Amino acid sequence: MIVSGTMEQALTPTADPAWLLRETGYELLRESTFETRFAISNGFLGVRGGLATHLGACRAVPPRTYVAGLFDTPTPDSAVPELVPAADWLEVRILLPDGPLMRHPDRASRGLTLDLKRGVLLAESRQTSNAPLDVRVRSLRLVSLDARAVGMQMIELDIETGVSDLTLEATFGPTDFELAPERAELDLRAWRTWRSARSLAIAAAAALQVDGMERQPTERGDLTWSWTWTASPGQVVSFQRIVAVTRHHSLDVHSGSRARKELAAARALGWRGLIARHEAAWAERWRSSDVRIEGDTAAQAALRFAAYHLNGAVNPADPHVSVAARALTGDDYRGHVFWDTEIFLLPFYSLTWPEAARALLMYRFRTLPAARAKAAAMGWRGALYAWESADTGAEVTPEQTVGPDRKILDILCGSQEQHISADVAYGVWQYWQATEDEAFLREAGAEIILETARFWASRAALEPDGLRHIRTVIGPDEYHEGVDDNAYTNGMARWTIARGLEVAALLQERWPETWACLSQRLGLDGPELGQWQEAGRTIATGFDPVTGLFEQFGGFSTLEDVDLKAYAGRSVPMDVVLGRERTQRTQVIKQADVVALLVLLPETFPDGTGVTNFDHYEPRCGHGSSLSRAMHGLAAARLGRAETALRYFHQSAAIDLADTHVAIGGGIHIAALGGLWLTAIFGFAGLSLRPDGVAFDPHLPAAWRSLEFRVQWRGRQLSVTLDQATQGLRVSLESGPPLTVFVGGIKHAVSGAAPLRLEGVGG
Ligand code: IFM
Repeated sequence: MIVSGTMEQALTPTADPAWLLRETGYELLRESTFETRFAISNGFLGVRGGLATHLGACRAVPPRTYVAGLFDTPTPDSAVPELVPAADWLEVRILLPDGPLMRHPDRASRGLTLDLKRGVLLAESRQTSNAPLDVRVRSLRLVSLDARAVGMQMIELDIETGVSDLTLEATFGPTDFELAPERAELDLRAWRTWRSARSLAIAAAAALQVDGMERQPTERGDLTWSWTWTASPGQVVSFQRIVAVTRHHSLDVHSGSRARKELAAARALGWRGLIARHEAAWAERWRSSDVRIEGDTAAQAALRFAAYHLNGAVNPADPHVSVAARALTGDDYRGHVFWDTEIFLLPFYSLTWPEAARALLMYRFRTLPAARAKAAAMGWRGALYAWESADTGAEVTPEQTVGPDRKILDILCGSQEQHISADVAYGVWQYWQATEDEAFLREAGAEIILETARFWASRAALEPDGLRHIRTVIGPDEYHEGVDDNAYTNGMARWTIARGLEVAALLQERWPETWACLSQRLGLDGPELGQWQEAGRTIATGFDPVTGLFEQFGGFSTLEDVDLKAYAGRSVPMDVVLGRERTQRTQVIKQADVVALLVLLPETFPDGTGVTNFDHYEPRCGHGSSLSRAMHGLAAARLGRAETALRYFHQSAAIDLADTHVAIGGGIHIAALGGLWLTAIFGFAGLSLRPDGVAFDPHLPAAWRSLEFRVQWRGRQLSVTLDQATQGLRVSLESGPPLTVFVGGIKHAVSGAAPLRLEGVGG
């Protein structure tokens, strides 16, 4: 950590290459990929990672700084809000008297280094030797994990040869047309969104030193600075800019004052102090969430990259926002929140950063009124969450899109992909299992579970066959629309109703006054709970005791069975290969569906039928979603098929790290990254949360010599190590009261003084 360090130290990456992601050279066509992969984020600000234009690179897409929660609709008649990018606060031009310095960049010298440990992006570039000045340009940027409103940029120019006047202009890029200017002053600018009435303010300060001597700007404007001096060999020029960004949920005439306050606090720390605090915050995150693997360098790199983006995606202090499908790293999906958060990300936060998990669930609590309104508008009771959610929680899934054949397609997910309402309840329950956060359960979590249970009890209609059916839905497999009794949806609905009844009983028993208030406010009485009991028992499951299979939905098994092996090597998804209509008539699945149910609710698969279902559905899956391979990897690992799981693990990692999936210019695939962590911890280590302790069922892949990680459980910090050579498991309690750890069904008492050490359990 740099406390009183030099600029040189700040610009020098962490020595251990296992913490670094590096890219050298420059290809315009791949620039947007790098911009995504090298993004920095702190859960409030997200900045894409391309080289600034002045450093000698053209941009494939405009620069992007995202501010969490800054949504607006692009046109007055649009119902689909999107994240509005803020002004580019990193814009710098370095000019010779006759034009840009980096007119002739030496492409090979261009390097980007994402220092995962420090949470900073470092860049460097040089001129070619035929330029008037030979200059080495290095830069650093960060968005503070300690003070989330704050961003910082540093640039150092080392003049190697040549003498010339040089100008450095630090400006702000233009804002998107969706932001209307409100104020422009020397140190501050403020804007508002046109329709959603949000305020944005940016306060900034900048400084430049030549050989350590501060220079006053030659010109100064609103948030712009310009310095001109004569550059000569051996000169070292340092530039620093600090910004503070604030967002307000309503138009606020004072919106600049908080930005100014945040800026003043950051300037008081100085850039050294700012970096020191930022790095200390990252060190704390890594202490809780680093996963170490010996024997598989690629897996190690993938897990660090995943944890870096997961830690940077969330803001534990802001319950108004959640993590979008591309986090704060790209335009795809417009900043909207999906089931990705509760199913693929939340376990990471619940077990390594409970405060962050709580904030994400409080976002769902804050959007409960919108979920109630959606259910009511569709004729049901309780809460139906939006399939795509933005700031208010209203349904914001676009109704149409352009298909691969350029035809306009209707998108039915907003009305039919209803499993989201069980996924949110699942997230609440898992957080409760992991933390026993009573205040959260009583104030927010119980109400979410009760209202989603109520939704499912009203949604599943009793029919003449004596069963309740959930008709006309889309399951996780979005290739099939308007289906009846999707196994995932129905299974999760039954589970949600059961949890609703459990929560009701828990409140009645432990906090009767909370139950009295809540049940009265919700109008929930004994007869309704009785109806839930009946509904939970009678919702169709699609399970066939003869084959041991859950039918993915009513009639799925009668569809054309396509041999996907015949399409191995294809470079486009199966619905593009076969066409949308034909795909709908086949058993080709877009992503884990029954397999996802197996992962989330393994207890609903009796007597080894988990394997039966995995073996049946895996060959039918075309992995047309970036979420799919992670879920299959997790399922395979939990079934003890470590090598299959490892194959999926590496394929999932490749989505954002190896350009093998779709282009990633639209942002990182945060759910796939969450899935990597899940596969390691819930899969290979076989962690399960039980009401009475934690359980492990380890299955390490052969190449992994060891796996080491930390998790928090109900106020305890545990350190866990798996060892391949001895098939060993070690669980140490680093803080908190003793607990029970289950391995192979056997109970072990673990305390601070008595860690658990077992051998021969990892097969
Ligand atoms: O939530 C997913 C969905 O399951 C498949 N399409 C992309 C969404 C966002 O990641």
